[in-house]
Amino acid sequence: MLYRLRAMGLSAVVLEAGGGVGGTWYWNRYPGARCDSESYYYSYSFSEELQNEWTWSERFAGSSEILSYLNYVTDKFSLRDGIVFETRVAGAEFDRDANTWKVRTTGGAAYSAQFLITAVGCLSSANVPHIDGIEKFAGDLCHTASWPREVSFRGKRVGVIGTGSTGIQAIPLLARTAGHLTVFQRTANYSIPARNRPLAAEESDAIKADYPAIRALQRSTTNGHPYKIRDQSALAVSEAERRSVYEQAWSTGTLRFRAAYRDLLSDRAANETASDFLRSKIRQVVKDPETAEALVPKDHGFATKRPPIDTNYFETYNRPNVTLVDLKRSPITEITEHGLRTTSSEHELDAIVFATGFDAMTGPLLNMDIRTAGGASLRDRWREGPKSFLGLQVAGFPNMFTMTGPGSPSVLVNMPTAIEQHVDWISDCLSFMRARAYEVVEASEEAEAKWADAVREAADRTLLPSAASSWYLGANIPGKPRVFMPYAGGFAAYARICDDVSAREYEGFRFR
Ligand code: N01
Repeated sequence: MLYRLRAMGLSAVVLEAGGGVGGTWYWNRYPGARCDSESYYYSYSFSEELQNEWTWSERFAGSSEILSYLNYVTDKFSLRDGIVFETRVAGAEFDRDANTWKVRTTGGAAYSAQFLITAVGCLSSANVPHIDGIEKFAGDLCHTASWPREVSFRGKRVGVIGTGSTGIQAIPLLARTAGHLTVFQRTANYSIPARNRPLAAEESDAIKADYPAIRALQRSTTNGHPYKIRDQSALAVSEAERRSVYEQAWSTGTLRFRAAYRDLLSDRAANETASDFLRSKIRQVVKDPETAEALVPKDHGFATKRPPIDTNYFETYNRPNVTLVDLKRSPITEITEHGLRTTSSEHELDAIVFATGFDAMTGPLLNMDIRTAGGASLRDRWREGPKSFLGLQVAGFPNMFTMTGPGSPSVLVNMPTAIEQHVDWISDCLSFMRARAYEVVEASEEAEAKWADAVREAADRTLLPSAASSWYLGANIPGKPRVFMPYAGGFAAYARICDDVSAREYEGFRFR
C-alpha cells in the first residue's frame, strides 16, 4: 500500500507495532512456521521485476526466508523510511470538521491523516485463553504468535495446547528436541501432507517464465490459487475412482486437496467422502489405535475449519516421547506451579506453548479504540458482529479503509492475492476522489446492510458455517458473536463485484 500511495504522489506513514517488517512472519517465528501456499504463488505480483529476480529455495518457504523476502521488498522499493517501527496504535478518532483522522499511539505520539487505512492482518491478535492458575506456573510460557527470540526446549518436558495449523506445524519440530512433548488437543483436526521440497533452478525458471498465466489464473479462481477446482461432483463417480483421485491429491499434498471435487465444501455427502478418506489416513499412520481414534476428527467435515498442511504431523504421535491428551474427554482444570491439570490427571511440565490461535479478523481492529466523529466506537458498532461494505469500509467511519477486513474473502484466499486486490481497489478509489476533488468517502448504511446479507448468503451456500468450533465464526473466543466473518463467495466473484462497484462510480459509497 505504501508503495502505491507514494507512486500516486501521496505522502503516507506506516505505523508498525513490530521492530521490523513482516507482520505475521515477524511475530510467528515458532519452529515449523512456513507458508502453506507454494512460495511462488504466495509472493507479490505487483512488480514484474521483483517476481523475476527473487528465487525461492523451497516449495513452501519457511518463516525466515519469507522474512528475508519482505525485507528485500522493503529495501528494493525504498519503503523503510516510511515506516515507524515499534509504534502501536492505541486509538483513532475522525474529526468531521477537519475531515481527518487523529491517531494516538500507546507511546503517546499523535498523527493526523485524511485517510486511515488499516492493514493490521486477520490473524494478529493472539488468543491466550484464560486458564485458572496461569500466573502460578514456574516454567516458560509462550504463545506461538509472539515466539521468544532466544528459547530452547531441548530435553525439557513441553506441553502444547492447540492443534490448529500452527500447532500442527510446530509439534513435529518441538518433538524432535523436547525430552517429552504432551499435546493437549481440544478438537481433532484434518491435515494434508505439505510435501515440501527444495526447488530446482529449472523449476523456478519455468515458474517465472509462466508468471503471466499463473497470475491470471490466481485472479480467476475461488481461493486465489493457480489451479482450478475439478468441475465434477464427488458423488458422480465410483468409489474406486474417487479413491484414486484422493490418493493422487494426497500424494501431491497441499491445500489443493480441497480442489479434488467441486462440491466438497457445498454438499455434506460429498464432503463426507473426503473426510472419510482423510480419517482412514490418520488410522493408517498412527500406530496406537487409541491415539489414532482420538486424532480422528468426528465433529466437523474436512475444510469446514481452515485445513492445515503438515510435515510428519500424525507420524509424530508414533514417537516414544510424545503423548496426546484428549481434552474432550478430560478438560483442563488449571495450570499449577509445576504443570497442567486436567479432570483426569496432572502433567508436570517445564514449558507450556499456547498454539491457541487468534481473535480472528475483528480482534486486531477492535484492539484499537477506533471512533467516529461524535465518539461512537467501532466496538459498539460491531457488538453483534462485524458489518462492512465489501469488507473495505464501515458505515459511519468515513475515510477509513479496512484491508482484508471482515466481509472480504481474505482468510479464505491466498493472502497476497487478497491484499493486492484491496491495494489496487483502494488506490483507484483515492485516484477517483482526487480527480473530482472529493475529500470524504463513506459507505452507506444501505450498501452495508445489503452486503451483510450477501456475506451471510454466500456462507450459507457452503458447509463452512457448520463447523461449530471454527474461528471463521468467532467460536474460539468466549463471548464473541457467532457470525461468519469472511466473504465465502470466492475471490474471482468478489473482485468482479468490487470492479462493478467502482465502474458504477463507487455505487454504495457517498462522497463529499
Ligand atoms: O489457530 P487455530 P492457529 N483450550 O484457532 C485450541 C493461519 N495459519 O494459530 O479447535 C484448549 O486454528 C483450538 O481448539 P478448538 C491459518 O489460517 C497459517 O493454529 O477451538 N485448546 C485449536 O486446536 C489458521 O487457520 C499458517 O477446539 C484451545 C487451537 O487451539 C490460522 O492461522 C500457519 C483453547 C487453535 O487453532 C489460525 O491457526 C499457521 C483452550 N482454551 C496458521 N483455545 C500458514 O502456514 C484454543 N484452543 C500460512
